[in-house]
Amino acid sequence: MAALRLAACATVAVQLCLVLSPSHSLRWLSDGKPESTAGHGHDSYRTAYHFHPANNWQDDPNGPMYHKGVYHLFYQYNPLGATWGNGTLSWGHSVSGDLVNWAALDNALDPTTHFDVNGCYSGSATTLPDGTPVMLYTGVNATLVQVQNVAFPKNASDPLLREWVKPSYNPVIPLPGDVLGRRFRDPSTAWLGRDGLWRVAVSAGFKDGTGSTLVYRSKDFRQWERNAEPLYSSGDAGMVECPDLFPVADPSVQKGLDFASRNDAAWHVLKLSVMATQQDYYVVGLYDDAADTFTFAGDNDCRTWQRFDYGHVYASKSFFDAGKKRRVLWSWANESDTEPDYVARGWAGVQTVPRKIWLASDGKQLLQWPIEEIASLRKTRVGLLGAEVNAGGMNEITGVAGSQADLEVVFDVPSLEAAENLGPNQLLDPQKLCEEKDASVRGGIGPFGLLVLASVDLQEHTAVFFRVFRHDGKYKVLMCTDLRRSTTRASVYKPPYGGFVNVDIEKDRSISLRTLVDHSVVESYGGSGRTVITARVYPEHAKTTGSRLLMFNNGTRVVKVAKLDAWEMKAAAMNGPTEGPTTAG
Ligand code: DQQ
Repeated sequence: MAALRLAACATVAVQLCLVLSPSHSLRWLSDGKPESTAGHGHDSYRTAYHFHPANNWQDDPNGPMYHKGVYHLFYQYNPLGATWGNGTLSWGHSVSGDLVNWAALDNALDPTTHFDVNGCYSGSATTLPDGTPVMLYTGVNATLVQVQNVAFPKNASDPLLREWVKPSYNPVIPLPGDVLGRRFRDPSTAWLGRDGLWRVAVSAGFKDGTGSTLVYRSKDFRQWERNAEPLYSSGDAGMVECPDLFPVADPSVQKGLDFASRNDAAWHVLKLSVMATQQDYYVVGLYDDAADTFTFAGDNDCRTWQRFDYGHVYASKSFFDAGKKRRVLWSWANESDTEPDYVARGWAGVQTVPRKIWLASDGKQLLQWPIEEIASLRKTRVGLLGAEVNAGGMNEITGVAGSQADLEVVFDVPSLEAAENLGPNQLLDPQKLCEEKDASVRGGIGPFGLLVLASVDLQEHTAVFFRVFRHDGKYKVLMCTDLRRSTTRASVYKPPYGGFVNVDIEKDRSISLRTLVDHSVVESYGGSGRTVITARVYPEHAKTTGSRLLMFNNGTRVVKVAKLDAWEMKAAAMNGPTEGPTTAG
């Protein structure tokens, strides 16, 4: 393993000039070889533009930041293999000029010292007023107790922040007496109060099953004192991990905010990751910066809050991109096949594409969209204007390789007359509704959408679609990503994922869908980023043949395609040599 890592480092100089070059016009892969036009690498599931290290296991995104013109992503990384690596977790570290093309550096943090010798768990970056970044992270100490540590760059003027120093005075926040030793972790980005004290949010689990988000205050990042009031506390959902608290601007302004611009903040967002469901939930509310409390309308059980993603992602973390004045979200998309499968592949876990997030005009929901830089990977384009998909019909999208694509479609639904009726109970569980009324079940208005990663005979395909229902005199739009036919392989988790899309279809008479296809990822944005579903998929056919892309309509009314743009995507430079696909196929 050490040898592998060294080999990767030897290419770092070449990679860096590519990933950090101002034009970012990558003509060459990071190992210096020209882009191949050959078909498939032997690992047909390796993503071409979704972030992953060259090998081994990754999970949560950690400490994302923008520093001296360079984007940094750290991530939970097991240097010893493709499993989670209890006891051996490090912080992998990659840098980028554009959040798309990445070069790997040496690990930023390894479990070396009594306060983290059993693992460097998740944490976050904070930029001090003088521009120096500081990391707060969880260490699993020599007695397997979780504590919070601090780390500083050895040389903060190095834009690459290659070396990190862990002061010997760690841990800076030892385990409190009332918190369980294995339930105290994941410090957030710290924020500075008007009183000149720093605050940080930390997850804590108690004996009685309560999961809390505690707040600590400090003047120097060294001595921390716990606030009596937690930011959040509930016995309903159990342990909550990876808290993220951030300000959002008034909906009329799409710009992101950091805590320093609190005067522009209309609201704050609290995101929590629920360990039991492995899902992230967020709510928009009011943060009181004197009492360090957070209030919101709605249920205290965070599992009733909104979700960034109705698919298979977890442990998301946002950061303020001071370069482009936006808030960017990363999330981990774990594998959905078995441990022996990903051990055999030698890698596990990808990140969703970085997403810009901002508050929707209703003031309650966040909108999400792939950062604009993703479009730099678009190459061959096919487009359609004013096409139709007949009732019960399918239209093939040709001219774009189907395993590495970015598709944007606007569907027009001129009449809603044929919409199916929806009972009140069916509103409660969109995933169940996607299962009962899958793409093969004839509807009225829909199901219509895309079939991606489809085999020649269509035996394998992932269906991403909408269905319009009538409920209580109004209309509801359901979005589904159905994985049940995504692979003929058994032992793969392949549910139908679903969420309602908060649009007024009666007024708009149209709905948009953007789907990013990347070998084993199908990441879809419905209703201009109102509902997002990310899935991991493992089509068998992709080992030997290309994949088809189609539009389909299994409703009883024609659906108009007001606009379709489909791009084949280039491979991003992705952390050094890989054995996966280098180009679409
Ligand atoms: N992953 C980390 C923990 C965190 C969990 C360990 C969430 O710090 O709570 O890899 O996925």
